[in-house]
Amino acid sequence: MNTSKTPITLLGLGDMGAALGRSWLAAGHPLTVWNRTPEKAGPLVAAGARAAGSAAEAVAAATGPVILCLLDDDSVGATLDGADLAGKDLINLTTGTPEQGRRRARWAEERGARFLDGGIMAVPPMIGVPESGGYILYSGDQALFERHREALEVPAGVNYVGSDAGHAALYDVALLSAMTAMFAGTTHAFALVDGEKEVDLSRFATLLAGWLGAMSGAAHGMAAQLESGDYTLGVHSNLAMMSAGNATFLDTSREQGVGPGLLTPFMDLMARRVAQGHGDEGLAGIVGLLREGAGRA
Ligand code: FVH
Repeated sequence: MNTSKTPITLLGLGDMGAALGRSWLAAGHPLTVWNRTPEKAGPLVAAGARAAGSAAEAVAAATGPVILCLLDDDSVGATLDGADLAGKDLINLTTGTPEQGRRRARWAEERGARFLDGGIMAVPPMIGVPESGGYILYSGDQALFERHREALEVPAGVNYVGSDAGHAALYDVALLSAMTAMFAGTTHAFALVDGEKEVDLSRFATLLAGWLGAMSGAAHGMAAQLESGDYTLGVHSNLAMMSAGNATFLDTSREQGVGPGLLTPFMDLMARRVAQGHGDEGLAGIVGLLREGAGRA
């Protein structure tokens, strides 16, 4: 084993933790692992990792970063309960909320540890595959990020988003929220065409993926509008036009016998902004409505 590489301690060997572990082993990093269900360590141990008897023992022996990849913030607390964290470098890749990230950073500091929070923008098969486009967001202690940057770059690209420990989670959840809405739209689109004679679903999927890619640049237009405070900046498809077009979408849903429920909350917000006299704006106008609490359950 190449001992010049940073030794990694990895707590949590679910689908994602195991993928992270395999990537570090493949890159020649000494790896110590622990998992609540010890059997899951088997494949990594067979590939050269050392299994620790407990999380506390793994942390005590750690001379490099201690990486956490667990189900949720509660499992992080349960795993580290009783471990001596003084002087340790904790890097938490468990998905959580921004506030959980900040609280966990304070919690770690109170115990004498350095702390970096992360958000994984990849699924397990993308880990250790640079061309997959997967990356991991980091926020919190920048010196800690720089110290372990080389090791952190092994599983996926890295993207440090600032010293606020909550921001990796904030970016993570914001990006995943956009993905959720994209999946909702994709589901509605397939519901419209599925079962229709002479519709080739594979061909439709190619058209759909290309269209979503072509429209994704709208994010830059929204950012420019929000930064300038001028929600009409560069608008070529304004809310009044889009809102009027929504009637056709709803009529088509009705003709196809498809419930419009995945679309209507967004359409209602568009109509509301137009009714407020802002039909000349782009979608940035809806951001303002949401931040005022519109659509709150
Ligand atoms: N898998 C994915 O596609 C996504 C991609 C984006 C990032 N997420 C987040 O990564 C975290 C881990 O996800 P995972 O895929 O590894 O999840 P599981 O396979 O379900 O493994 C969960 C591990 O957590 C352990 N665990 C659960 N509860 C506890 C607890 N109370 N104390 C200690 N460990 C706990 C579990 O242990 P075991 O069930 O094997 O004993 C697994 O090691 C996650 O935040 C995703 O949101 C993945």
